[in-house]
Amino acid sequence: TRASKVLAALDLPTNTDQTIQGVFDGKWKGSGEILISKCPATGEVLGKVQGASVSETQDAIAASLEASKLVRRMPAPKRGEIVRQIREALLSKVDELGDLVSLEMGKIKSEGRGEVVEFVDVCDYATGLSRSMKGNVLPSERPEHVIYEIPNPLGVVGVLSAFNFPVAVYGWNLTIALVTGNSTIWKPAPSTPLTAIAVAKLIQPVLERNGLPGAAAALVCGGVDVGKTVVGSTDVPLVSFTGSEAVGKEVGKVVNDRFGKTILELGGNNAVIVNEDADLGLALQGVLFAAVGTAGQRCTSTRRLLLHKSISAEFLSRLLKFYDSSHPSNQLAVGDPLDPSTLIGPLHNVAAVEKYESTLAGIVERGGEILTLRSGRIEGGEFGVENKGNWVWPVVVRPKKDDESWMEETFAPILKVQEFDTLEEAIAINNSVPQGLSSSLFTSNIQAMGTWLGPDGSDCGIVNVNVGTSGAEIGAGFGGNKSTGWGRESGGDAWKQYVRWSGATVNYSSKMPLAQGVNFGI
Ligand code: UN1
Repeated sequence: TRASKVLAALDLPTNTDQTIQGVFDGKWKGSGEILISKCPATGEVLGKVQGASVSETQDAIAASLEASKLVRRMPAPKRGEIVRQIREALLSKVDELGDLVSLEMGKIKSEGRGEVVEFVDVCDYATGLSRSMKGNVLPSERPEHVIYEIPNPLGVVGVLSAFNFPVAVYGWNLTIALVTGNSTIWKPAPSTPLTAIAVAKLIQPVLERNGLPGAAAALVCGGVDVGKTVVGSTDVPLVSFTGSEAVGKEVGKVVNDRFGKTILELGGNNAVIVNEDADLGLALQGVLFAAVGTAGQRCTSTRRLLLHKSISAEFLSRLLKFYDSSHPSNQLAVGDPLDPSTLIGPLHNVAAVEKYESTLAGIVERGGEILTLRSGRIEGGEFGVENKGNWVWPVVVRPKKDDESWMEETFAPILKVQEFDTLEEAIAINNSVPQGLSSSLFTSNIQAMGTWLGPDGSDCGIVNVNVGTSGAEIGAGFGGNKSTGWGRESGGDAWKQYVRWSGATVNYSSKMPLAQGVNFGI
């Protein structure tokens, strides 16, 4: 089958009766929970993975801690060179790994590949960073003194990633953690263990041939117990968590309680504002990719569409044309994720389909309106693949203005629309939700742009202009504010969270003057 070809190319067993070990701490093992990896498009079982028990998780943390001592002693540019070699290993399997992401997560072929490319990109960035992450040399008020700020490694970084980006988000964390001198322990989402094992198998040999233990990038597949063990461990000073606001809140409390650090990347409730002066063709493309791409399962997917009254009718009629044509001439091309002509794959699991259905039902019950001709579950048989996939029709809806759904993130292709009169009003609506991840303004007015980017503008971590809410490059720090958790990953200043800063005052005189003119008379 096509699945066995992809699995074999990545050195994974193709016999689905065979249980795969889902723990790596220098050796492959696993005696904990059995995780079943299922293809969201066909329902077929791709593999059975045995994850970590609690004691195996503790052992893996200990092994990663030991490894961190070797990582931190290695010169940073040498660590950067290892990350460069990881880049080469990933690139040698970019298509195979991309296809496995499609098979296991359900996103389309080019997006599966795009995730591996995002990992490669952040490797490049991190390799450069390994020669440029600088501290500070500051003037002292005391004669013959100097002040340094030195970035030093933290130790073990725990990475808990979500199903929707099973490769890239780990890449952001692994690469930056390594070049800043840390080891990692990775707990991937329980539904994407094969992708994680394939990634780990590409990385371990690179570490080992460069004299680092494989446990410098430890892997613990598993469920809640495994996650709790990593999050609760005082040997893990930094926990980078991607997932829901509800779980993120718990992670934050537990790590805070033991005075650890977190990077939280939680829910998004991202809006696009189409201003009266926008290029509507451009806005249409931006909205479509972000609203229906990845079947609405990016943290950055567009959930809310805010239209200026003067262009609303025209924009909606152009948008709905895309949603309303039907398969196979369907312009949105819902279908098999591995078919290169497909634009929208299935939802990741049945629970997501149910959440899509209950969200829509609630909106309609409370007086909202579905604007697309079709909505609801689609039988996979329509696409000539086995009739077990989790497909739904992407929809545009107009909930009541005070509907509770405006405040929530639903991980499905549901786009909510409302009109506004002034940019100030649109910005207020953009900022009125608990979450603060991504936002976009479509405009050709430079004053509108200035307002949007400034103190009276969007309160999100990502504030785009004439670019949709999703699909960020790795250059800027990625993350959001408010209930999104305030964390930043990948580029920008994100690396500064992966270090402990040593503020060092050095006296190279033979006197002991005190700061602030304090006189201690000895
Ligand atoms: C996510 O959805 O958790 O900006 C990450 C984007 C991608 C990353 C999304 N580069 O859409």
